[in-house]
Amino acid sequence: MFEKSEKLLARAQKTMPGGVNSPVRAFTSVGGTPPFIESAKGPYITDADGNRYIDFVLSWGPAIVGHAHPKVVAACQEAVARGSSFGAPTEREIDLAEEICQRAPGADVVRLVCSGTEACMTALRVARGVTGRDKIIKFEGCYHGHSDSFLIAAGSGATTLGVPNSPGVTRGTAKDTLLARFNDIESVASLVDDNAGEVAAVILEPVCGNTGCLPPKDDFLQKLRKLCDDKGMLLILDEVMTGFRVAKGGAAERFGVTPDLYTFGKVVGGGYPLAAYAGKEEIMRHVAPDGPVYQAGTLSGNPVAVTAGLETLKLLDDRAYEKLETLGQRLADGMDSIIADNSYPLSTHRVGSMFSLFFTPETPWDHDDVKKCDLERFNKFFHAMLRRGVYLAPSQFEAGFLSTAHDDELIDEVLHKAEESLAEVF
Ligand code: KE4
Repeated sequence: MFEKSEKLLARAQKTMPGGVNSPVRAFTSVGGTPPFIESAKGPYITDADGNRYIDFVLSWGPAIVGHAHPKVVAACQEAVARGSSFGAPTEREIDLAEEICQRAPGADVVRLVCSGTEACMTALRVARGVTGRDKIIKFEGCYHGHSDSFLIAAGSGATTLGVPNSPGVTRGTAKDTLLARFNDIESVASLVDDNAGEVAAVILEPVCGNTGCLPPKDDFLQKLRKLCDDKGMLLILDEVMTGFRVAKGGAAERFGVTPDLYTFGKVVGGGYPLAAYAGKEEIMRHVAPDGPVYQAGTLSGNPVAVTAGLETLKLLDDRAYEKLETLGQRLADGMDSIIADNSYPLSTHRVGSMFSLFFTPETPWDHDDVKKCDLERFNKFFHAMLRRGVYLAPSQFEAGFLSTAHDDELIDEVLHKAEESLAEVF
């Protein structure tokens, strides 16, 4: 089934760490050989051995209108024929910036960059520049890209200060990152009290997607908003994954909370290297050349990537979001029925077209809860589904995604395959 991919992996490992350009692609946590993908269309991806899969990774979110959507392809072909990069302003960047501001509540000004990492790294710099404070609060299990301030593990309980969780991150950097527990406002309040007047910002994924899909509980986001207002901290919503996916205006619209700063990625670039940070006028005017907070990029606002992003957002109209919502509901209801009918020790979360099946019977609400999952069974399920032509995220600590190219028939087919696969696992 994977002969060519096995050969390609052996060759790739000679010249690239793990044979991949992003660690999760190596299937380290689930084991086995990662299929080397040759093409994709709509809800499907096809690997080097000709195996076709129903795709629920969608390039980790960007392919929300399906792979190689004809309108996106045509627009990008036309754009690339006019030159791929100018290093100069273009009208299309204005169009995309205006579209983002029109959609995201409270976004007045946008800066386009090339990756979610770059967007999140810079949003922190802006928050520190605006407030003059050094410390930030993030949440265990939330991922904001690989810049140093975010590669931090929970320090010993007593210190509450972060410690590096990657070699190469200095203790000097780590000390300014504090870690709280998602959905636990008290864990945030106590950090703020212990570091009075020193915290520049609180950053979080409004719906976690990097410890499985975990929604905010009750009015957690609203309480965070109030705490930030009370303590002079900026609230940064990292909507790289949720932005323009869970609603037209992202999680901010869906949950009714307006941040001071946003980060966007994935969907906003339609599968091309494009991301953004955005926020209120009075904050974003601190960014160079309007203000002193520096950030720059050779390929920022790249005209081809901007074209892909614009075409993708154009396709994401109200009907598209209604379809994503009903497909997500169908999948979640179907999975919940399978779990109930068989009394499986499993639970699920879904927000719009993001979802996760957790291999723990207690519904998780934070990273520690997800760490209780039975990873051995998850891995068996993952491979049973892969053999049946269903491509899930290769980790319990990731989320799955739907696109407008998926339909009821595909969802029902996947539910049937999930029932078969779970029968193998339990
Ligand atoms: P990138 O630098 O990978 O474009 O974005 C970083 C990032 C920031 N914020 C959130 C909420 C994210 O989910 C991400 C990246 N997500 C991962 C998937 N969990 C990308 C996949 C990968 O690392 O290969």
